[in-house]
Amino acid sequence: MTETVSLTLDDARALSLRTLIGNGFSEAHAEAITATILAGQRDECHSHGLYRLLVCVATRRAGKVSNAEPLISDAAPGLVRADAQGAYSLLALARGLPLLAHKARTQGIAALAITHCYHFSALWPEVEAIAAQGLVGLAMTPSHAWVAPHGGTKGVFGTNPLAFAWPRPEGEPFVFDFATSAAARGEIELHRRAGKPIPEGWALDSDGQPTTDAEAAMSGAMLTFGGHKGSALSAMIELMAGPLIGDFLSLESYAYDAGQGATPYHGELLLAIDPETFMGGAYAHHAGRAEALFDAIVGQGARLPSQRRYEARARTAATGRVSIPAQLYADIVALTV
Ligand code: NDP
Ligand code: PYC
Repeated sequence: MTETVSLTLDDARALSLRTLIGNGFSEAHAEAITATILAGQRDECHSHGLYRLLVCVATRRAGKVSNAEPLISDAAPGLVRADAQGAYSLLALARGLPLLAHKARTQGIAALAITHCYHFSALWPEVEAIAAQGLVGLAMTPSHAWVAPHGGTKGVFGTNPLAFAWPRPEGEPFVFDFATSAAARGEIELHRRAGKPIPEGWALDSDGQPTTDAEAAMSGAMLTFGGHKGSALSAMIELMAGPLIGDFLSLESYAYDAGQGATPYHGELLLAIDPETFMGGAYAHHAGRAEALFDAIVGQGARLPSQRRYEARARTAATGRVSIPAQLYADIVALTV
């Protein structure tokens, strides 16, 4: 069994801030990154929790990431631009969200295009933040060209997550957030760290043969989820959060990295939609019909996406603690000595 270390939420937060600031991140960026990393750990999303500190620090040490303040611009009636200027995406997101929400509320729909950012994070905290304003949220981003198109054997697409949130009259929003690869790259990295094989169907080795070896998968090509369907969705994300907003494809991000193994560098697209505007004064009626859909799902014993996360969140709130592998804790602590 893996040895673990239990941390209070306050200690986990202090560890993250100390690690980031100690490695040259500004306080504003360290706070924004820590908020997302901590949310991931709290919800037991281990591939995008405290583990990400290792990659953030390696990227910073490679001289690749800036501490710039994002430039927010009101680009069009329905478009906010947030130029991260070579920093991580999360401060640009925090600075751009208020104008995105304002535009969505005043005209029904709006987009936020974050550009020139390093991007390591799970997208559910971002669409949850949109839903917390009573808005429907959609977010997508490329990454590095690790994923083969359906029928191919070489990386073209990123692991390209797609996240959606629907605010509900009571309780937590309906949220899903998944990589369009069979699994996130971070899951393969965690299997490698734990010395465990990956499930079949996740990856090919560098000869194009199916593999369950995490190391071989990382030097080969990952596979899309749902075959040609995930492949098409992944291509859409490349286009919408790449050329459409004037930023890199995953292929270009990978080439820009030049083998350094830093966090992918590209853009992100978020959409916010105001249900009150779209539902034309019949919000209660239509929101109730949405609830009937959720009832029909759970009524037959199926679960909603994010239910596992919300349960993990409640568990963490009850104990006030998170738990990580002892080796990961040691690796993080070693970053500040
Ligand atoms: P998972 O496959 O673990 O989960 C995908 C979604 O499906 C979640 O919303 C999950 O909810 C839901 N789900 C899982 N099982 C069920 C079920 N049985 N019934 C209903 N819903 C279910 O996620 P991935 O490995 O694909 O991605 C993990 C994270 O990695 C994401 O947060 C993503 O944003 C992030 N990522 C970030 C990238 C980046 O470039 N920034 C790139 C790729 C991924 P629940 O959580 O409750 O299980
Ligand atoms: O897990 O696939 C991933 C990933 C890529 C960038 C950040 N996370």
